Amino acid sequence: MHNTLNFEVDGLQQQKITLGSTPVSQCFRKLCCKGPPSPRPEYDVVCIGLSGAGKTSLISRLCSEGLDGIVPTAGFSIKAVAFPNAVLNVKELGGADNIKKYWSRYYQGSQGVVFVLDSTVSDEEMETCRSELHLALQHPQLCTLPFLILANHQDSPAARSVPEVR
Ligand SMILES: Nc1nc2c(ncn2[C@@H]2O[C@H](COP(=O)(O)OP(=O)(O)OP(=O)(O)O)[C@@H](O)[C@H]2O)c(=O)[nH]1
Ligand SMILES: [Mg+2]
Repeated sequence: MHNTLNFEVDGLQQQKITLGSTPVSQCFRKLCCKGPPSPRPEYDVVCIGLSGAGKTSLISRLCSEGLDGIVPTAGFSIKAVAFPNAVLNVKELGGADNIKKYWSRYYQGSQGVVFVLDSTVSDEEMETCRSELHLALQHPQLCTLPFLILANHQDSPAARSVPEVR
């Protein structure tokens, strides 16, 4: 219930309404005086795939960043990708030969895996991709985790379809 107080200022009738602790006032307080938003859960995700598959491009796109000036990842890079209900701390491991042999050293603590592949590569490169994928799928630190395989470069006319990639 609200309280009403009638009074006069300079001959004009005024009315003051005090909302007290009505549902309306609680609602108003929630809208105007709300504290910091509750923190979103964070998950650590590892992103792997051969060089040129498009890992950095994918992560940059998810972060709404431009795609200009992307260079091959030397070592690894970590970016926080924010979604409305969670934040993914995505660790990209570079796909060059001299880096991918160390991938497994960086798997510890991962809670999910994204494997990006270029759907346009030659059959020979696809074989390399397949064996790297199988190694990752069977790795003790990854084999129980949610695992996304992304068939990238789908805008290219030469891209294999998802059934062909399978
Ligand atoms: N057409 C096309 N080009 C792409 C796509 N994704 C990435 N590229 C291009 O492919 C090239 C390599 O992309 P990157 O994102 O650097 O690939 P990466 O997997 O991070 O490579 P490394 O860091 O070397 O492991 C860049 O020139 C990108 O612009 C795609 O979906 N379509
Ligand atoms: Mg990269």
